[in-house]
Amino acid sequence: MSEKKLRFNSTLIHGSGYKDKLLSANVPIYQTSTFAFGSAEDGEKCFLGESDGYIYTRLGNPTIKALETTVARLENGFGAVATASGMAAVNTVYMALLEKGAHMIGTQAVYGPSRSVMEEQWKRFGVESTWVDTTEIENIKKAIKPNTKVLYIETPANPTIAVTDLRACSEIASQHNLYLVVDNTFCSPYLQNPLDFGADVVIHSMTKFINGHADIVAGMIVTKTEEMYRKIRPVMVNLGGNMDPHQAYLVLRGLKTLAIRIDKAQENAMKIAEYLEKNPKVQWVKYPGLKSHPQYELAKKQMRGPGAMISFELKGGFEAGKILMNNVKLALLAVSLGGVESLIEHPASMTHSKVSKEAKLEAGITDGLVRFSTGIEDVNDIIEDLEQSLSKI
Ligand code: LCS
Repeated sequence: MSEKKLRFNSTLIHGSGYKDKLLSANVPIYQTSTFAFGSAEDGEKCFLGESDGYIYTRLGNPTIKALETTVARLENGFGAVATASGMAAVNTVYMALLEKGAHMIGTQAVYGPSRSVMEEQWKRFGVESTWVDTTEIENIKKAIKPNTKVLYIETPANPTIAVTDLRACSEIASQHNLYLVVDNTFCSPYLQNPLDFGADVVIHSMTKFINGHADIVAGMIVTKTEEMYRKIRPVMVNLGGNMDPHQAYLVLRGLKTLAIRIDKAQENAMKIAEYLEKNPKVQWVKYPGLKSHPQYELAKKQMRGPGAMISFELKGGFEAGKILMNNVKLALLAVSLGGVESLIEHPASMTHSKVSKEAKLEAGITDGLVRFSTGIEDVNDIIEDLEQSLSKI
C-alpha cells in the first residue's frame, strides 16, 4: 500500500493494501480455521499481540482482514470488525455497549429485528430501550434518562426512509455522554459517513449495497477510535459471530463496483420516484431525492446522493398492496435490498411483521406501505412493469 491516501473509488479497488509474494490481483481466500506457528516463541508472540501473525479464523484471517481494512478506510474509521451478518453486528454492538440496568434510545422505524431483539431478548437481561421518532430531535432529548448509554440511529430508516439529523444527534450524544451508533446500511459509505458527523460506531448489513449481488449475508462494525475498536472486537470474537473467509472474498469482489452500482441505481430511483408521485393509485412517495420528502434539505446536507430505496403508500391500502405484489413481473417480490436487481416488498406483512401493530403504526409502517429497492436494470423496463401492475389495482 502506498503512503498516499486514496480517494473513495480507488479505495474500493485497492483499499485493502493486501499484497503477497505472487502479486495476486485479488485477495486469496484463506479457507482455513487455524494457522500453524513457526515455533513456540512465534505462537507466544501472536497470543501476546506482539506480532501480527494469525492464530485462528474466529479471531482473525487475512481475507477477512482485507475487507475490514477496506471498509474502515471507506468510513474514515480507526478499524472495523466483520461479522457473519448485519444482525450479528447489531447484537455485538448492543452487547459491547450496554449492560444490565442500562438504557438505549433508538429510531422508532428501524429494521424490525434490530428493535425486536432489544425488546424481546436484551430486555430479559435487564437492558431497557425507548424507541422514538428521531427525525424530531426533541423526542430524543425527552427520552434521555440517567442510565441512557446509547443513541441508536438508522438513517434513512427501514422502511420509512425517514432521515435523522446526524450532526444534531452527535451533539446530544456528546452533551449526555452517550455512544452514538448509526446503522448506515441504506446509504453505504459511498453516500454517507456517519463517523464524520460525530458517530462513535457505524453498522452495516453488507448483505445489501456493499456486497450488492444478493448472494451472501454479512455484516460490519466500524469504530471511530482505537479504544472503541478494542471494546468491540473481543465481544465479536467471544460471541462467535465472525465472518467466513469465503464470505469476505465475495464482499471484497462486490464492493469494487459499489460506486458505479449506486450511481446507476439512484439515477433509476429518481426517475421511478418521480413516476410514482404522478401515478393516481399512489397516495405519497418517500424518496430523499424528491422535494416532497420531509427531510429533503437535511438529506442533501448529510448524504452525497438520495440512494436507491423508495417507499410509497397505495391509496387502496392492504388489498392494493397485494394486487401490486402479485402482478409485478420484473422486480422480485422479496425482502432484502441493495442488490443489482429491483426488489419490491410489503413491510407490514414481511420485514416488520414481528413488530406490534401499535408500534408499526406509531412508526408509520402502514398496511399499504410498499418498499422498493431499485436495481440497475433499464429504468424503462422497471417503470413499464410498475405501470402494468399498478393498472391492475
Ligand atoms: N440493518 C438494516 C438497516 C437492515 O436493513 C438489515 C436487514 C439489517 C440491519 C440486518 O442485516 P442482515 O443480518 O440481514 O445482514 N434488512 C433486511 C430487510 O429489509 N429485508 O430483509 C433483510
